[in-house]
Amino acid sequence: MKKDITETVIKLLASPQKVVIVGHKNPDGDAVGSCLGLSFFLKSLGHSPNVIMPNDFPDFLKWLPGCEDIVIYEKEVEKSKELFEKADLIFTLDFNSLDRVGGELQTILENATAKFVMIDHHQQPAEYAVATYSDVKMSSTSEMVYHFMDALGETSKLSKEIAINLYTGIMTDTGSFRFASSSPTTHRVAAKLIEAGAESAIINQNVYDTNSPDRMKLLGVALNNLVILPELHTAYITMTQKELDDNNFKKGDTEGFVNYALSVKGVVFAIIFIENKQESIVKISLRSKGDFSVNDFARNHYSGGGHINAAGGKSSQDLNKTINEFISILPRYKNELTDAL
Ligand SMILES: [Mn+2]
Repeated sequence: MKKDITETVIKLLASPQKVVIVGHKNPDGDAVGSCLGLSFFLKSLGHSPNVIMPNDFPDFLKWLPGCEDIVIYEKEVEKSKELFEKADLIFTLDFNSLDRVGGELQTILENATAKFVMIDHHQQPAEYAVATYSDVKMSSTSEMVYHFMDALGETSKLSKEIAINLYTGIMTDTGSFRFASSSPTTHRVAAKLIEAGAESAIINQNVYDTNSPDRMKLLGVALNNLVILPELHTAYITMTQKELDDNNFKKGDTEGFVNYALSVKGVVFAIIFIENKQESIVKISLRSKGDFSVNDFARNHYSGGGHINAAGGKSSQDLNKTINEFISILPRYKNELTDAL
């Protein structure tokens, strides 16, 4: 964290503050872990923090220390508004622009009189905070919360609760330390968190060993539908509404399925097409390795976007037409796909 930002933060926190900590819409492990970790830290310094999430967070995070106190804006609008009105400071974590909270909450944030502090690792941070701690090279916002504590000279405040939350955030945002964003420093921070009481094996179990039998059956269907196009270094999965219905599909059940397609040797581009009859769309998730930009692909063909190696989008054509179109445009990318690695 830069010196001038550290100084600004130290001034902001010089006396006890009422703080609201906000994560992004559809909060993931890093959003929840970093917000809760920071909340425990600010409490240990004598402040009064509250964590607000725009909407509910996944069940696999519902064991994190402090998670029972998270205010879900969608469910508790009045309480949230009151907390924002009373707040001296608003920390926004793990997002780069206020539209990432979505809906009415965005307006509340835009009109808030409290001072903002941003901690985030996404590209192109918007300028709404008096202190913006942004670093796109960081593995996760949770790692940044540790560096934030360090910059304030307060790592002695690292408790088991903080350690578990931050470790979970780092672990989930790095795909268990697999992605290129896991630096030597990330591992050093993780080691400190383990020393402070984050038990890696238990955290892994709590987060990853939570599959329902229905989800495993659905994964079986997905893998059975996997198509590999070796000459195009591409693999895709299709899921019809009927297949989802037959396996008692619940929101989140297909999360991560696309990664199985990407794990096939030689594949650099993986994509999953999921029929959604209710919304009359096909939901699409895209993943890649190396230089092949699924952000561009999703923008060009599926009115979506994301990051270079992970993106999402949708098609308003039916599933068959969507697949046929995909197969017809894919050969145009042959060179890019071949040279990706
Ligand atoms: Mn993150």
